[in-house]
Amino acid sequence: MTSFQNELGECVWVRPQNAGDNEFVVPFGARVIRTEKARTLIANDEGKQFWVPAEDVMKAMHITSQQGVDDMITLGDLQEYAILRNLEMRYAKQLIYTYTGSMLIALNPYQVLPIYTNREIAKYRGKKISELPPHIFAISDNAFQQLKREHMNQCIVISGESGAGKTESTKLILQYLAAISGKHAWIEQQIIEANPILEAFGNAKTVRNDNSSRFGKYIEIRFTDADTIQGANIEQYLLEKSRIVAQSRDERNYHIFYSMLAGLSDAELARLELLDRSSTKYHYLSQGGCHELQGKSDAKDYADIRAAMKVLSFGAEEVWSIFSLLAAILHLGNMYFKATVVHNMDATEANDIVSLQRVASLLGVTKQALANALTYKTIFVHGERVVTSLSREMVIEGRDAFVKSLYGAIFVRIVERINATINTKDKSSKPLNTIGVLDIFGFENFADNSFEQLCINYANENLQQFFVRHIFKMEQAEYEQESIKWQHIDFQDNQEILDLIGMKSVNIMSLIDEESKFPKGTDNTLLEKLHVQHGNRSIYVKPKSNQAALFGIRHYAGVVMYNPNGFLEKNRDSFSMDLLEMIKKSKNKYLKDIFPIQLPYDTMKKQLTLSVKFRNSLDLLMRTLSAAHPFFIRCIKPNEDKKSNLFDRELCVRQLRYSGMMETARIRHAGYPIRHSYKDFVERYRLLLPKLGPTDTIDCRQVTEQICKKLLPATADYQFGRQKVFLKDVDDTYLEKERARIVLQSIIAIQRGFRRVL
Ligand code: AOV
Ligand code: MG
Repeated sequence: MTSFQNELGECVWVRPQNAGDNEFVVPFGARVIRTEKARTLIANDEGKQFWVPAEDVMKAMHITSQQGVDDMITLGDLQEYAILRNLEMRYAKQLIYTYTGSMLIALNPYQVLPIYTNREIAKYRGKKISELPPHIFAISDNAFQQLKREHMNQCIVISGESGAGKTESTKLILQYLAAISGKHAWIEQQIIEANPILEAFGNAKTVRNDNSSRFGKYIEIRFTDADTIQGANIEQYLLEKSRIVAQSRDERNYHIFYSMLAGLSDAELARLELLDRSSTKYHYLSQGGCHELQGKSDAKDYADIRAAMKVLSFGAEEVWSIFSLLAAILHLGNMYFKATVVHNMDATEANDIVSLQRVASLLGVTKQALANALTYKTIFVHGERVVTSLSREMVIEGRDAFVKSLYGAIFVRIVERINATINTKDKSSKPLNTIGVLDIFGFENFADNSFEQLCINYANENLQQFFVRHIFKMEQAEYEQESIKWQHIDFQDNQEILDLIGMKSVNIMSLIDEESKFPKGTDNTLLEKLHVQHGNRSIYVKPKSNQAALFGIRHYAGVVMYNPNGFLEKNRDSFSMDLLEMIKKSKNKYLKDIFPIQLPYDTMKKQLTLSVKFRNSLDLLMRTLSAAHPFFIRCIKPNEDKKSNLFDRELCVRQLRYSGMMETARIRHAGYPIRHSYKDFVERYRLLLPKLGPTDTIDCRQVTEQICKKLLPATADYQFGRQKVFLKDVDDTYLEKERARIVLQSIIAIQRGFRRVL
């Protein structure tokens, strides 16, 4: 047997078979059963035995990967496949939380685990991170302790793809903070109760998640010096508006519509002229063909939402105004329009008198005003007012744009109202420290990516840079603390991508903006300009075929191709000025109130576009985060079927990669990825230097130096810090091999001795 052949029973990494060019199939762990010259019989973790070519057996598995670790930074082999195996092993034991340095990885259990009780809260209170098993409560508590110790703002950045558990994690953190807040007063309940309202108006059933948040949010909780919650503020980002008028297959509109139909009394429904409770009767609620959700009672939700609105002191009139506008939206969706021709021009008749009457009365306008605003368009030609008729298609488009803006304005107002209740600042007091929790959409790459994905991915690029800079700083701090010389770090962040999308001049966002304001601008002219301006950059990807109307960006998490179709319209984020003028004259005070101060026609061009608004709020968020001490939680969805106890390796690898977590590994690898305290090192490798006394009687640092100098090659690169030895991977592997060899020799020696005795 040659020396490189694996010892029987040894745990090894095996290169995957039949992976083809699937980059998400990564090496797996197995145990060697038998070795032959060209092939090896292995048993995988499920005990299944099979032969693999000998060259596919990569290397012995580090002990840490055999046992599993709480903190993956301590993995001897900080590689993607080792991280994956560690998560998989833990998931099988229902250990859903794992650290990677200062980051918490949270796997969605898709089942209720008994780990969020008050007993559990009490257990984690005031403990050090390393004292107890990884938990989201440990992160929450640590943020709180840091806030008190450093008198500094804290932020917890939660990311992950749809359905991974971001919103549930946010709720758990709020639950923890509310529980430990000393006072147990009304404000804590108000903060908790804000959530059912936000979810009703901002969450919907999608194919990925039955309760998918269709907006991002940053919740800041303020603490007094006496450790009690004083108030909170919620910032919301980029509600998905297209859902209000159209849903994809098997998806629903926002929960609130269904709860409202299920929960309002007959009399209330009659007042809103919603004559049918069934959501199937409303066009805006039916396009996904999905109406009821398993395990969800819309009527019960309605009661919860009303109760929550009471807790947050929404007035009865206000609540009624909101439902009236929601009813108006449903009636608008059911409105029938007839195409005609007037003076040889396409025109439209709004002759659905019943719907027209209902909508007009709910919006506080006359039937005629509504019909005109929907079916005509006023433009200015050389300062003169010209009214033109609209085709049926244009009328429907205009109506949908109006409905989207209307719902968007209601949502913004609801968040403002919640803040008015929970963000009560005591004016006399000094500024208080906060813990902020960011629950934001993760990186997205679909078959068809639009303007929303560009915004979302831009936000994620910002967060990625924030994250990478943070872990880089942490690494640097550890080297400094240990007085380690640290030169050859090849550290790159994604500044170039940020510049391309939204930071440097003539970036993609600014080109979109320019084109949105340019009267002749279309999605096609936008694409041409993008290609001309950025076509020869390496991070800008042109489509393979010249015919394809696409542009691509090489994001940190991979290439995403964007379809510019609809970009300009989405960016303008406006609706017809005729409808806006109509609202100005409305008798519905709430409706007038929720639209910002209306500008006269000709200054409308100055209205902020969506990309400007989004960039402004993102800049503010990044400034807030940068001024705080960060914690990171990466949520991972273990399978696409919402099933418990099912770990889809490929899906998880993809998310690990998108999470940017491998940056931690990369930065570690650029320096010294392996660190042991001197005592741990001696305990593990003492048998490489025989005749040593007990560990507590010797100078562990000196012995560590002796072992390294005696065993490692003269060219090896390692350093001795104050408390720890810092090693490169190769040298660690060498030491491990030596150790394994000596262990084996002693086993053989013992067996021989045993035989002799017999
Ligand atoms: P998301 O916020 O990350 O998706 P959610 O937090 O809504 O995902 O989680 C999706 C579902 O997974 C929840 O409705 C729960 O059923 C389940 N779940 C998540 N975390 C836990 C947990 N800790 N314990 C038990 N069940 C859990 V999105 O908002 O779609 O991006 O847009
Ligand atoms: Mg969510």
